[in-house]
Amino acid sequence: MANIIVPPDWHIPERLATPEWVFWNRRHFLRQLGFAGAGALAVPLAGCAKAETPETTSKTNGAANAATPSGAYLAARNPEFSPSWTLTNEKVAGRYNNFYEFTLSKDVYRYVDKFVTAPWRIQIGGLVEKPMTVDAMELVELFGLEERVYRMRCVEAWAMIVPWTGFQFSRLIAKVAPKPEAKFVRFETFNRPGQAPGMGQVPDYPWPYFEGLRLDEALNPLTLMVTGIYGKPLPKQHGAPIRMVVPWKYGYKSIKSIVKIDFIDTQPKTFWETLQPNEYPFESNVNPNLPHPRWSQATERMIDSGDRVKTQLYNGYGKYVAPLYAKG
Ligand SMILES: Nc1nc2c(c(=O)[nH]1)N[C@H]1C(S)=C(S)[C@@H](COP(=O)(O)O)O[C@H]1N2
Ligand SMILES: [Mo]
Repeated sequence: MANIIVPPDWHIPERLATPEWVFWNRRHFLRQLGFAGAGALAVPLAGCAKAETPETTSKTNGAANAATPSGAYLAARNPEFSPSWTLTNEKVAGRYNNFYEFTLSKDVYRYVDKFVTAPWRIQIGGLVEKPMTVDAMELVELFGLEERVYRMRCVEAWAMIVPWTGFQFSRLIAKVAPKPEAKFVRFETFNRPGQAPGMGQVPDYPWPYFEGLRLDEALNPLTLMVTGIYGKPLPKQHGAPIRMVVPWKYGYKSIKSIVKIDFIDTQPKTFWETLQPNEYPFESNVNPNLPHPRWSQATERMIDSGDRVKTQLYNGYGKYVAPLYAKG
């Protein structure tokens, strides 16, 4: 008798015991009641999901919270942004990240366990007619999702090609209705040293991470608010549950895990600009002819194959964005 160990209820692999749609609908239902992410409920469920699907990258690499409705990720690929490029290997992309809140090294996925990504309130305000505070998943319900294959270029001269799932940021801008005085958008990341060990390792950095765009850059059809990658909710190391992707600019402009968006009338400072203004200026468009003060930007290394390829002006997106920077 003493040898028979009865596992607690929650230990039964729920996804095996329950048809997929019942499982996800229940999540959806609980989420609507406001339970998602509540400690007692979320911890065992997250533990189960992890144990059952060891092969799924989004689970092993720091799973997105189980409260996200999976149905939302059956997003159609937008043919306009689906070039026939070879995608970067998903696992490599999920294990080579920049997210200084967690660590200064690339193995961010090892440090994200304590990070709670649901519920996730986002405050949108400043110079707008209709400010709002919403959960990241409400935005998904409001705007729906599409998939786009984009190139991503880090200022450190590495690059990847990944399918993001999200919605065009201009749609959110339209919803909150900026006042005529609004000329810039400022974004801010969460401030939770207890969940993000990197914040304590470099306490002198001007946390929380903040970024900005001109309003016309934010309105550009390429500018994407992203909640998924490779057809799944964003793993934590990629900026769960919601981030920006601005593909013609260096990667640090694509701020992760956003909690606040403000429409303002003057150009905001940014995190990296505050630390090194001559190395990381506000604009930061990808440009092979403008070297970083400490290294060339002429070529870049694909993170999975190691191939070295030529860097392209505006990361190859000149067709969409060159007019934004035409002088005179
Ligand atoms: N909040 C926050 N956002 C961030 C960063 C960060 O450290 N903190 N790093 C940036 C940098 S330098 C890059 S290159 C991209 C990397 O995105 P990825 O890890 O999903 O490839 O995220 C950007 N967004
Ligand atoms: Mo970067």
